[in-house]
Amino acid sequence: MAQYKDNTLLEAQKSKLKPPSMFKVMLLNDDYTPMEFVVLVLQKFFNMTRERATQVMLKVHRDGIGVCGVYPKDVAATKVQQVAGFSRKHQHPLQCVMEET
Ligand code: TYC
Repeated sequence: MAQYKDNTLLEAQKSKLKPPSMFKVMLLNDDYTPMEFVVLVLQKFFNMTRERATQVMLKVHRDGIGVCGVYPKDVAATKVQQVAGFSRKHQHPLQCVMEET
């Protein structure tokens, strides 16, 4: 609390803004989507290099699930929708989900 010469008192206000909750966007493995298509998705929607995309694709292939990125809620939801739309268009069953961190 600051006290000024004129006796004014100013109390510092606690910020009521909390940082936005963040969401992991994850790909799920399946038996049908071609590896090359998954690499393409990771490059196109998650801005990965081909090398990084290949690593993440292989992790999902091996472990069943893998994180593509962490984003604010609206951005994460858009990524999930983009992957769903692109996969449907190419008739692949690739699944993309989001989960709060
Ligand atoms: N398991 C798939 C295959 O062997 C490849 C794959 C990887 C599919 C990652 C989905 O999220 C995925 N063709």
